[in-house]
Amino acid sequence: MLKIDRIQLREINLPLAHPFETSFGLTTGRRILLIEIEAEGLTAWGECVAGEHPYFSDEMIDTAWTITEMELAPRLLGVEIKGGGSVPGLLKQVRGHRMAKAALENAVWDLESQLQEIPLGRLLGGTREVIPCGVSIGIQPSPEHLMEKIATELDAGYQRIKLKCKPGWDVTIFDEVRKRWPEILLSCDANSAYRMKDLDHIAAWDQYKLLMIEQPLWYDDFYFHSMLQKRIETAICLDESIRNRRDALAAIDMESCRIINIKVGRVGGFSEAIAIHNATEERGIPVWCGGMLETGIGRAHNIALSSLPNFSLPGDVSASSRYWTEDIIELAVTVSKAGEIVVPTTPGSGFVVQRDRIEALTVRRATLAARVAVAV
Ligand code: OSB
Ligand code: MG
Repeated sequence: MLKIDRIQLREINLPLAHPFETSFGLTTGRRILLIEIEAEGLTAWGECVAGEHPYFSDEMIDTAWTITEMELAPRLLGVEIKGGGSVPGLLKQVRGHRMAKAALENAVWDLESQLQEIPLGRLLGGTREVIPCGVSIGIQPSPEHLMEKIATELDAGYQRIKLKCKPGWDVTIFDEVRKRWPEILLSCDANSAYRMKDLDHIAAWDQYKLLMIEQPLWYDDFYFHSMLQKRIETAICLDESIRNRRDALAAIDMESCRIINIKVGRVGGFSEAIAIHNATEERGIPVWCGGMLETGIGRAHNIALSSLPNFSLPGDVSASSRYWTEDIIELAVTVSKAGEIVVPTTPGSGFVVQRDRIEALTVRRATLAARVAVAV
């Protein structure tokens, strides 16, 4: 049992070390909502993965801020909470806003793991000592830039290369990459850039032996993805469409995909991520952990989640230095030459949050405290 005394919201602004371009837009820096909770004399952090604009999903940092301050945080303050697993029940009256909910819930799991003095990954049900890592490479100014980036990441040891793609940045790129690297694990992510008129075009990608094609069609679709999956050999992986366990079950049942990307923010927190993990494991559908350009706080939580057994494919969880010149945790996340991250074995997330650095980066703040009974 734990009781949260205080919840702090902070917005930090952090420039990306390298701009990141997807079919939905270009990101050069991030505005990030961080949550800090205080309970039982301990503090824990959560990171909200909502972007500056609602281009990936319908959430954005400002909606997450408002819903957290007005609706979510007050529901967690001053009440007895068993642990992270009971947070969804406390927040369920509020519909949607999964990324905002996840930041709070994950902070509670983090605090619970500190309280129990066990590693966060173990508390979530993780069994892996190391996790396999891939990279997501954004759309580049030219094919030459892309080839150079891929060479660098393969050299660093990453086990899988994911290429962001869109009409005009697909076949010619796959062709060139496959000619140079015929054997590597290669996948692509369209972030919903294609439509049914592109079916034949996408079917022709089978020759490139991609490990998967991530979210080619609409961000909220299952049906048309199932039609596409019937027409192609390459596995479809759903990201945006999967909001919860029911979605995962529907997608598997309809054969809309053969692989699922689990992002803990997108599904509303560790509880739902674990539920999807368990349901997919039971049905023989492999999963991997997606990324949302997180700071070390969210990254540490992704590492803990990735230690669960059915996270069998390399995730988009990579080194801090690919995103930030200086991370807000110590030590920064590093990846070995074998393309692996070691799962921490110390209590909590296993990383130390740099509060001083966060203070310096903070542009906005709100503090909510539990009402204390005053004796008179
Ligand atoms: O679709 O997986 C995605 C980044 C921002 C929004 C959506 C996506 C991504 C990535 C990058 O692919 C993953 C990462 O390196 O954090
Ligand atoms: Mg994706």
